[in-house]
Amino acid sequence: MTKAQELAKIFLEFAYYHEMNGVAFKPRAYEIASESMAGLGDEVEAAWRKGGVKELKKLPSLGQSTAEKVDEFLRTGHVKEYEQMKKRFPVDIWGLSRIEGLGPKHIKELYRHLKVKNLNDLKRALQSGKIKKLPRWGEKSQDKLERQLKLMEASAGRQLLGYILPAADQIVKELSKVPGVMHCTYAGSIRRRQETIGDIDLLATSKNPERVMDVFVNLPQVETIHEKGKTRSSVRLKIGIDADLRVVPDKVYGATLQYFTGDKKHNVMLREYALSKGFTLNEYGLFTLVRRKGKPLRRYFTYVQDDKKGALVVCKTEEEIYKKLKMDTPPPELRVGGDEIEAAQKHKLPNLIPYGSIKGDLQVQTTWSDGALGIKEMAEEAKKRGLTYMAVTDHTKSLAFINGLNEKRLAQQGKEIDKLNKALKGFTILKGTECDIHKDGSLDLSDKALAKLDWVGISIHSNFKLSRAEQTKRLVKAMSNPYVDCVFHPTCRLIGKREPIDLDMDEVLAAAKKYKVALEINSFPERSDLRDVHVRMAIKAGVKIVINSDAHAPEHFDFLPLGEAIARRGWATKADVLNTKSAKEMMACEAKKHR
Ligand code: DGT
Ligand code: CA
Ligand code: CA
Ligand code: ZN
Repeated sequence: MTKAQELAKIFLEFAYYHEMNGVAFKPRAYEIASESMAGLGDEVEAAWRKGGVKELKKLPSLGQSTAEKVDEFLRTGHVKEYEQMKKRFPVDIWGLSRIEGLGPKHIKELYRHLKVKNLNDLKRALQSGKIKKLPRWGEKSQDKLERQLKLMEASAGRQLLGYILPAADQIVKELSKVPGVMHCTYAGSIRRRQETIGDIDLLATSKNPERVMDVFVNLPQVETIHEKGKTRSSVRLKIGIDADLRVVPDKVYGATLQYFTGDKKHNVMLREYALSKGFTLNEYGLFTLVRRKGKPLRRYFTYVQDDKKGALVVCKTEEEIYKKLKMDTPPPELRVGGDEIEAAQKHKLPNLIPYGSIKGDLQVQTTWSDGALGIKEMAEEAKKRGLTYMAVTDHTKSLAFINGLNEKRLAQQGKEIDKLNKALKGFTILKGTECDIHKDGSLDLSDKALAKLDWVGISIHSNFKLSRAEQTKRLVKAMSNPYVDCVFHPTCRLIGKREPIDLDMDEVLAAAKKYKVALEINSFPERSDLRDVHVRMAIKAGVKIVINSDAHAPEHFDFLPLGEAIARRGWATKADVLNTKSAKEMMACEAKKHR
């Protein structure tokens, strides 16, 4: 764990502990501090070095007492109050809290009744059937916990792209500085921007590979070295994932990059296609095939690469390899071994939405509900990152535990936004909502209140387990409300934590088209919702997409490129995405009907 991750853990455990003990306000403050530590990463220590507690307090979401704890931890490696808390309550709250639906109160009861301290204890308790016998728990809770554990184990070892990408960027940056390095990048699933990552594949070119390897295995991010060689090394990083580095001569960069970008299926299909054209493709390049004398010609199996005669055609860049095969180069996000190869042959690949295309964020929470900063501060942070507008979309009254807004508070918030808009230059704040969808498909706010808003997002936050028919009916009914602009995080899945709700996607898409409702790509790493395959279906159905960060703190705005990556994996062009337009154009767009 990095220091920032350890701090995130400490603060989350504090949040849970205070919640268990019914302390008011503190839990949320600690939770926000925890998320902020995880999001800020190395910036926490950098701020602390610059000016201790005083600088720390300037970070979003840290107050006096949390800043002091960060200071104590960075000075001494400990937080006294945390250690005292752990003595009183020796439970791995962090580990247990990763199970969706296992809240502070549950963790407390499991410890009190069954002495469950960690995930292993929990598994044992489930196996022994003791959990269903607890008062108020029952068969249903037991089943649910079992399902959640399975889900977690299925994703074990893989990590979310959003948390790995910054680490990979940092390593690439440092290796690029090593004298003699000509190219350095990551390949594999990161380059393809897959939603979860098994390991980091790094690639560098240099005449002096040993020098690069020395720097690599000695990086401060490295925890242990699995293997160190002249051209390939493998390490475990402190963030809990392996990283491989290959160093090759610069002239074969393209071939090696193509090979290690994958995915495997894409490579297999490409290789077969190459063979059918009289070439063979491997990590060293594209070679012509030579027929061995005397062997019968039986499809490509009869072709062998003859070292003497099989001549290297190209290997320097990916583009020239694909070009020699008479096809366009599929962007890495499309390389999944599906129809991208055929599209590349027919020169029919889409012109994918470029990174950095999002002009405004249409899902932002503030201190009015469960966000870390006020509207003004969030707007300033959004503007700092180059956005020109944002919609304030706080939660609504059904979510009382996070202070969701009722009609009256929404109207008050509108007045504050009017005032802020008058003062702001070059930035627009839209009045919006993340209106909760009730079990029966009705909405949490009155039509009268919705009619006054610029941007109405709706989402499901409860009753995740309805049957496909019921869930679809519920969502479609909500979408049919004339004031609705967008469905937020449509499938509600949380990677490794919560299964998606059961929806008939075709029916949802038909409704989205009919009622002119956009579907969100929620860029939050554990959501990544809609997924790539659904984005592609939506675009085919003529449904508009919106890419939002779902920011609850300013650093969450930095998740937007992850949403753009999902859009790209879903073959989206700029025109498919509503918030690539300016606020004015977006508001006038045909996907919106009631203004
Ligand atoms: P991951 O690490 O599970 O998130 O997914 P990848 O795609 O990064 O897979 P990884 O790390 O096992 O391998 C990186 C790339 O190397 C992979 O995308 C394609 C290439 N590769 C690895 N093994 C093979 C293979 O057996 N055949 C072919 N054609 N390519 C391979
Ligand atoms: Ca990999
Ligand atoms: Ca690998
Ligand atoms: Zn939500």
